[in-house]
Amino acid sequence: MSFGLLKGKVVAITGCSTGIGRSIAIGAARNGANVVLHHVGESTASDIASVESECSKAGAKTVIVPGDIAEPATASAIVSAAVSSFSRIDVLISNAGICPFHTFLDLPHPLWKRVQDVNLNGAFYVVQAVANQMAKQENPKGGSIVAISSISALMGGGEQAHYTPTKAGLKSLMESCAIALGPMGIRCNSVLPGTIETNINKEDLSDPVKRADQIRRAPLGRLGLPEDLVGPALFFASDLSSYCTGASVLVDGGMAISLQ
Ligand code: RM4
Repeated sequence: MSFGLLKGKVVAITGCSTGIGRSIAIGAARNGANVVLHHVGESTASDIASVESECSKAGAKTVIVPGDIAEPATASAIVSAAVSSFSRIDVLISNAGICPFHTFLDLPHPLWKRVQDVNLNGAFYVVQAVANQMAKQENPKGGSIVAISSISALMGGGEQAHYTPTKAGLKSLMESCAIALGPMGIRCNSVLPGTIETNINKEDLSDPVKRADQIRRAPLGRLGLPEDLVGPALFFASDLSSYCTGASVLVDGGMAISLQ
């Protein structure tokens, strides 16, 4: 999918060593962007090197930023890397997130806190840091922020009580930021993936009963792939969505509208 949608743009993607973030980073590079590739650190170093290689092959200039997204300093490092490497940042894909499935009654409090810290607090830190940079930019003014929320913003999960509130919070954060940042020409939108096969749910989907049930619930009759998120994310990232802000799009194979 290479239409030059992001020619000359600087795109930062958080949590992009694998899965949805990896696919969007490579998709952005293939559409003309230079990319700031965030990943958590040593454990994902080989994965991010692969992403950088694919982005470079597509002609993108790249810069890699390691760090725990739950630390505000990582957000500052992402902005600093974008400005020092490319003098600006046009698009943020706030993607970093975890979903360690766990039963509710014995959900450890530290695990609850970690999921909030990564998925929601981390997104707040990087959205705020990037928005402050975008607010200073001219020619063109502003930018586009895309949060990778989830179908879980709209419905619960029995072993995801720590996760679904963060995804609902992400969608709501984008709606409030759309109002706060609109006057500065910064658009804020959300993508809501359904069940997409990635590392985040590999163990969960290794259960054949759970896997079959997820497939059954999707009218398109299959689980999503990370590549399925590239088009919707680049739509919101690019001028194709120039009058869209505070919006969200489901990428779920029809799951959310089906009672089957
Ligand atoms: C999504 C949805 C999927 C799950 C992922 C981790 O919001 O609940 O079923 O696999 O989260």
